Amino acid sequence: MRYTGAEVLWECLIREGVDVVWAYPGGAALPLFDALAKYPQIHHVLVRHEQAAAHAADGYARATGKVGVCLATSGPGATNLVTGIATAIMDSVPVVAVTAQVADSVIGTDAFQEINITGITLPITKHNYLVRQGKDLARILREAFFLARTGRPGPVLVDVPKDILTAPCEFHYPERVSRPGYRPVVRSAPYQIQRAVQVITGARRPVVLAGHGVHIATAWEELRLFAERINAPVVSTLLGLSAISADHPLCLGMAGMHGVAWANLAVQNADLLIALGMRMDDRFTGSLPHFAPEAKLLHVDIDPAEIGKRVPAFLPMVGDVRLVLEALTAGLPELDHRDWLAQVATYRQRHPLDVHAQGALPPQEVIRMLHEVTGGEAVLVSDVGQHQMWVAQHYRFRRVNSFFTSGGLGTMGYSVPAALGVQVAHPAEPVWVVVGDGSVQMNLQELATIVQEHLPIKIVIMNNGYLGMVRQWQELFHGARYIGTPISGPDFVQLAASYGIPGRRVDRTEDLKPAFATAREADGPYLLDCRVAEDENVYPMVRPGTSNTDFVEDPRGRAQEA
Ligand SMILES: Cc1ncc(C[n+]2csc(CCOP(=O)(O)OP(=O)(O)O)c2C)c(N)n1
Repeated sequence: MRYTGAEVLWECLIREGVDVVWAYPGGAALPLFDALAKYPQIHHVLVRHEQAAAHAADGYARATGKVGVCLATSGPGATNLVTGIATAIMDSVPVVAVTAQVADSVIGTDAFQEINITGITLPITKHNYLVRQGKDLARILREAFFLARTGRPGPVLVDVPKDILTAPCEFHYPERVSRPGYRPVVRSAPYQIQRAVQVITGARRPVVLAGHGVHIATAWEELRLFAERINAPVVSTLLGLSAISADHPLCLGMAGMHGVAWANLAVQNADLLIALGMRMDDRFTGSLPHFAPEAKLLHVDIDPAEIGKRVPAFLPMVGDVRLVLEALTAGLPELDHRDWLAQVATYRQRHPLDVHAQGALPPQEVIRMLHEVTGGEAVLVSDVGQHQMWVAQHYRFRRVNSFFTSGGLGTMGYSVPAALGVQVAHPAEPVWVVVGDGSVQMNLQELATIVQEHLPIKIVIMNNGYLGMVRQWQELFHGARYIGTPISGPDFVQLAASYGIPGRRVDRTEDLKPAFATAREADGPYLLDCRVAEDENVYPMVRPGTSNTDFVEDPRGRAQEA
C-alpha cells in the first residue's frame, strides 16, 4: 500500500502507541493536518502557542512515562518550541518534536518561513534529524522514539520537508532499531553491587538522595523497600519530590538552596550518600568544597556523564535505578541506624519549618491549605519562583510521581501548558496548578485550550504583585532596589471568566478553606487568585556560593525565640 509522507508519519506514531499530539498548524505542516483526518485514533490538541505544545508533551510524558509528542510548522512555529525542548532536555523528559520544513529543493535559500531548526536545537536535543528522503522517514521516526525513551530520556526532533510530506512514500516500519554506538547500560556489574553492599553495610550515617531518575525508572516501590532495609533517611532533589511518601518516617523532604534545614543537615553530616538518578545540581549541593565533607558518594545514574561531573564518586554505578535498587536490596541485610535517625530527628526539632509570616494572607498558608483540601494526594504542577519553593517545602506529597515542575531550566510559563498534558494523563481527577502572577502571564493563552478540551484544571495564582523570587534576591543582595520586579496584571478572575472559567479572589487566610473547597468541588476548571503578602521571602535559604550548613532561617522565627 502506498502512503504519502504525512500518512507514514501518522502510521508510525500509531505504532508507537501515540494517542495525543499537541500541535499548531501552518503552511509547511498543512499536509500533516490534512492527513490527520484519516487517523481519528489520534487526538489532536490545538494549543494556542507552540511553546505550550512542547510543555504539554513534556507534562504528559512525565506523568505517563510515555513519549510526549508535539508538532509545529516551519520557521516561527519551530522556534517557538525551543524553550519547551530545552526544558525537556534539562529534566530528561522523553519528547518527540516534529517540525515541518520548507521543501527540500529550497532549503538554504532563506525561503519563506525557513529556519535551520536542527542547527538551533542541536545542543538541546538528545538527537535530531532532518529527513532528506521519504524512504528514511519511518526508520527515523522509529529511532526518534527509541532514543527519546531509552537510557537517559530526552527530546528528539524530527524535521520533515513539506515535499516529503506530500510525495508518495514507501512504508516499512522497521522491527528493530540499529544504532550500534548507542547501548545504555542498565544493569550494574555484579562486583559493583557487591562492593556497594559492603560500603552501605559499613556506613554509620547513610543518606539516600532521591532524584528525578527514581520517577523515570518507576523505582518508587524499590526505593521504599531499599530505604526500609537499610533504615536510612531519604532526601529529595526538587524533581525527586514525591518519590517516596512524605508521610513515610524515613522521608526528610527536599535539600538544597531552599531545602528544609533538617534535610540539609542530614546530608552535610552523612558519612555515605547513596545518590539515585540525580546530578548534583548546584542548587542542591551549595558550595562544592563544603558539600557533605565527610561523605563517600555512591552514585547511581544511567548516564555515565553525570557520575563524577560535579562531585567525585567513591563508587560509580551506571545503571537503571530500579534494577540497581532491586539488586542492592536483595544483597543487603537489615541495618540499624537508630542513633543516626535520632540525630536527624533533633535537626528537625531544632529547625522546624514554622510559618512566621504576618499579614492577611501568608503564601505558605495557601500551600498548606492546598495540602489540607487535597489530603496530600493531589497531582500538582508548579511554575517557577518563590511559589515553587513553598510548594516544595509545605506540600507534603503522599502519592508517588505527583509533582511536576521545571527544575533544570527553571522555565517560567511551564505550569499551565504542562498541566494540559498532566491532566490528559490523569483524566479521572483534577490537576492543580500553583503559579505566580508573573509566571502565569507567560502562557495565559492556554486558558482557551483548557476550556476547549474540557480539562478540569484548578489554577491557584500566588499573586504577590512581584516577580517574587527575583525581588527576594534584590532585597538580599542588591540593596533592596526593586528594579524590574513589581509586576501588574489583569484581574485574573475576570480574565478567567472571559474564557469561561469560573474563579474567585482570596484575600484573607480565613477565606482559604471555603475557596479551595469550591475549587475542588467545581465540575470543570477553576481559578483562585490568592492575593498573598507581597514582601514574603522563602526561608530557609542557603546564600549562593555558601555551604548548605549555613542556611539562613526566617529572622522573625529567631526573634520570637529570643
Ligand atoms: C522564562 C523565564 N524568565 C525569567 C526567569 C527568571 N525568574 C525566576 S523566578 C522569577 C520570578 C517569578 O515570579 P512569579 O511567577 O510571580 O513567582 P513568585 O516568585 O512571585 O512566586 C523570574 C523572573 C525564569 N526563571 N524564566
